[in-house]
Amino acid sequence: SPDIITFGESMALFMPQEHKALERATTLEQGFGGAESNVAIGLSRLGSSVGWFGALGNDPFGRIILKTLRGEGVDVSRVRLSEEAPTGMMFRETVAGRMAVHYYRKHSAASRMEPEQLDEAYIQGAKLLHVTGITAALSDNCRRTVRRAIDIAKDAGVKVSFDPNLRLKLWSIEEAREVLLPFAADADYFLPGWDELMLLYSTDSYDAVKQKLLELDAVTIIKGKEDATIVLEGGEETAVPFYKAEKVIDTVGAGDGFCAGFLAGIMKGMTPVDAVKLASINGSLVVQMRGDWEALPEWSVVEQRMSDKAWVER
Ligand code: KDG
Repeated sequence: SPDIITFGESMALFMPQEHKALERATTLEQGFGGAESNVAIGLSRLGSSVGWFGALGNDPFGRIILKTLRGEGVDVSRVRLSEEAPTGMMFRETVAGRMAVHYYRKHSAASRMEPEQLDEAYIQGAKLLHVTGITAALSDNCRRTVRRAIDIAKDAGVKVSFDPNLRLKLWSIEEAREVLLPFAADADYFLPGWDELMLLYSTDSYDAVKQKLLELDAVTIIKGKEDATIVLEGGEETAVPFYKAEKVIDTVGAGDGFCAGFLAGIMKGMTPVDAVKLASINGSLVVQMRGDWEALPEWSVVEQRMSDKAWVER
């Protein structure tokens, strides 16, 4: 098995050129996205051994997603191409300066994933399983599939990393809480955003949230608390300042790039604080180009940035 395994839904992505609104657009750019496959591409480019699986429709979109991931060096040997259901789609647009997303993913191939379809040995043979809250939000069977994958990993001593990736277009905060908080409790690495934590714990008090997080077994990485990332590990708290992007074109995928950088660092034996530095550089590079993953860097680029003196420790 690859060292890191992740799974979820990847979708065809369409967006108007030049940040237009969909109602006004005459041409759309085609790409694809999916939080977990974004992470997988990021990891592979950083030199980690990684596998992604999920179900795609056996249609032009599913096939190009599969080919691209394979070309990126991601192990796709466990991907299923479905004849029964299509690849999901999403559209993005900019309305009044804000990005909006429209999903067409109900009844997609990925939403039909079942726990019985998991290849247990594949997960058991990995070092780390990475899951996100998006997959669990897709359907009851997907939720059970994530649950089962975490159980397989934990029983085999495979580390679990969890990004809640709260998507309130997919479910309510109440439903999300009920599913995601137990996942967080099972994780070895928990990678929430501060905005997500405030919603999940329904408070904007940092102290109250921190109290809850300290009850978890996980190393928790809080993304976007003011201009820093906070690392909570065994009661120790470290704030790592953001690595600032030179320009910001498209922020979608920043969290996934961050996550890929973090996990790559952990796999290379870095401390969580050092892995967060790598993560922050990785995230800052993704936002400088359109698309979720296209601008993810190769290891040599990140390595060079790591040695820049641009870092100011707090
Ligand atoms: O993190 C980026 C993802 O949100 C994007 O690629 C699409 O997976 C996606 C989703 O479900 O929103």
